Amino acid sequence: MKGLYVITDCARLPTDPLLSITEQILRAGITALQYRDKSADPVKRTREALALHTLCRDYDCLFIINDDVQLARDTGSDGVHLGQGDCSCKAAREALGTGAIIGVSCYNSLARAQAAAQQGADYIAFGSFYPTSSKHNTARAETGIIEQAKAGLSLPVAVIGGITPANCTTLLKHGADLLAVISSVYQAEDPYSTVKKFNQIIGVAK
Ligand code: TZP
Ligand code: MG
Repeated sequence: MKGLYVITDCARLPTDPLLSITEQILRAGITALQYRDKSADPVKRTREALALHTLCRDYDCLFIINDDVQLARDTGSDGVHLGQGDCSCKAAREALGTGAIIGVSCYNSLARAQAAAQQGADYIAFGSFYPTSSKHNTARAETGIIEQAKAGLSLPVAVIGGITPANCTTLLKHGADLLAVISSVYQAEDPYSTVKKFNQIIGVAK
């Protein structure tokens, strides 16, 4: 796994603009899309997840659900992303099967990454590397943790938090495989060309 991993900006976007901007993003070519919606509206969540999953299939993009193993299962999504307070990697694997992609947030903790690897995670994520307006009270991660994880664990490393085309090169040089972004793409004046710019920097042909 390598490339741009875009996370939906559900806190700022209602369904219609969410879907239309996501289509521009998918048209530009990304590796994975994560549905991250912290609302407690199960009907809206299921409707949006199904619509986004259909779009992802059209554009050959992986579709991952944040937090909610049941929603991932109900919508036949490619996998789930788990953080502190979500269910265990082991329980998610039992619910979703061997083919599912399971990602685990490790914040700034190598110990958490080692535990995730032991429990069969498919990728790990560190951050925030830069200030972000998309999540409150984030831990701050240093670039050294990317190298440590790459040296000790054979898993793709995602990085997150305030990542833009202007600051991502440092993270890639330290070994990041996936750049996970919300606002730099969803809040961009031109999401399509911003994705293209990221892909050029990452060096993936999309
Ligand atoms: N976890 C750590 S930072 C963050 C999450 C979900 C938000 C990243 O959003 P942005 O807009 O790319 O900084
Ligand atoms: Mg979570």
